[in-house]
Amino acid sequence: MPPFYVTTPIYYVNDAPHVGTAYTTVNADAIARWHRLMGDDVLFLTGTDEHGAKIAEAAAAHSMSPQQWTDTTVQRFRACWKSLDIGYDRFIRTTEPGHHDTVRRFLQRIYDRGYIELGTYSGLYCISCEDYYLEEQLEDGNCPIHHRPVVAMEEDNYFFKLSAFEGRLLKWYEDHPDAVLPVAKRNEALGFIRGGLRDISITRTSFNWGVQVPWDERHVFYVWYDALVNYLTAVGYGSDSDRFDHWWPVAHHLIGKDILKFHCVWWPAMCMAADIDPAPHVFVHGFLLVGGERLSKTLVARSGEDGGEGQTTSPVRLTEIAPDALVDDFGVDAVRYHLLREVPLGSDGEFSYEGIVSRYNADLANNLGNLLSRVATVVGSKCGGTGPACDPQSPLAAAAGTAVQDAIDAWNRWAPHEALEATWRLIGAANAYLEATEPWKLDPGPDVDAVLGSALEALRIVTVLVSPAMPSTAGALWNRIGFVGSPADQRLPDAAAWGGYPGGLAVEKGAALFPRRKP
Ligand code: ME8
Repeated sequence: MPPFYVTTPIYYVNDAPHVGTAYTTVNADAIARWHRLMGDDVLFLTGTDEHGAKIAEAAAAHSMSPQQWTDTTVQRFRACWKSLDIGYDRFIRTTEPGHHDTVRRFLQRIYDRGYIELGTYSGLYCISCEDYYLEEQLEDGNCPIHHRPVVAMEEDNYFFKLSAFEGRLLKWYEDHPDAVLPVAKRNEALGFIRGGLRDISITRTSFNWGVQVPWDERHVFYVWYDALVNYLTAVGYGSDSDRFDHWWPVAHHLIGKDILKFHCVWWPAMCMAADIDPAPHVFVHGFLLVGGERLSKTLVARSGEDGGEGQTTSPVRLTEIAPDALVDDFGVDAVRYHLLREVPLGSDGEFSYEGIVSRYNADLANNLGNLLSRVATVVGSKCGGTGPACDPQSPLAAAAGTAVQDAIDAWNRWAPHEALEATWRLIGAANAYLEATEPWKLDPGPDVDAVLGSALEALRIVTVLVSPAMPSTAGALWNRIGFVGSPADQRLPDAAAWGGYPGGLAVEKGAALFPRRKP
């Protein structure tokens, strides 16, 4: 079984999860499930980023200690991911003692190799970004992302000699053309590097909510330096070399475009400084936008603090789109489907309530739901509720073959929207086939059996193909067309070869999977 290691960013626990963080997490989950279906040995990591000034500030605002605050907020992430059916293998918290040990071990190694030095830093700092800005990067004196004032800071800091890695990073990217995808994002990373790299400050003395620096206990590591190391902690860096050698060479980081610099410039340089290979794959996705403004929780929090109105283009809608609330409204798989299908992974796209409703009605109620309900109804009326066997010569076989190939190809390219589009072409072909043959008008007999057996076979294949995107719907479909167990136990590509529906199984219509919604 080839190993496959996929990670999400670890999310800040300054506030609750939102649709943006759900977007990354659902995409990573679907990709992990896809690889399991292909028979790979998968490790799917997500978690929470719990240190730094931003978290300490949020805790103080709620009159809690940072530890109390993170212990409380992490539960909201776990609950939200549960409601979205996220099947992670490991949930990491950066406050875990084992993670502290890994951070210290990793950075001590970089220090021992001479890539960390003491210096003084003065600059303009945005606490929400946990990052310094240059004067010319500010907008009206404010952080260009969070539109809040930056603070002048001067600290004795340890610096990581990022500047020493310009040449090595360029060489790494030249030797690894697929290290950052899509290509436009790779070019952005190369642009950063070619623009010149300055050494970066990696420790703080102004607060203590972080991992203590092993060689100087007055300092804690800057939160990004502790956070990135989570990807190593989870695979046993420095503590379990077999585990590390198994997973690290197949690491795939899925991130949003806001954190490209950290993952595609700083992180590979840090790995090189510690004498390990950088993660071989980073996939950078775009942003979901609401009314053109970033759907970030900092903005939501700000609109709440400031009374909301006028702070963002549509503050009320932002607060309405907590992922679990959407799940309560539409059902988990409708939300997952929307997040995977609406916006190509890698591009920016609009997120709207109206968009979910219209895709729900078109794709889920009218196409997928309708196919199951038609087939099950006619199997009930013409075949006594027992599904006939698949017709090996069916005209649907060719459409299925193409859909399967296209879906496999698209999932392998991390293009869930295309994979689902291909899967829906098969659903469309099966519905069109039923409309052309009208089995409900025929007398029971071999012709009806051939049509229904083919439609059931198309549904079987569709069920396997949608299972990474919609695990619980796929489970229900699987049982309704007569199988026991779960489609997740199937293995591709064999499970999608035409001819697998055996016939003789009890087909159950049941309640509508996706009742139509008012537009
Ligand atoms: O940056 N559209 O955490 P974070 C799509 N702790 N994705 C979005 C989004 C949007 N509008 N808004 C946020 C951090 N995201 C650090 C990461 S990793 C070592 C440390 C997603 O809670 C996207 O994946 O601010 C983005 O990269 C991430 O949330 C930022 O999450």
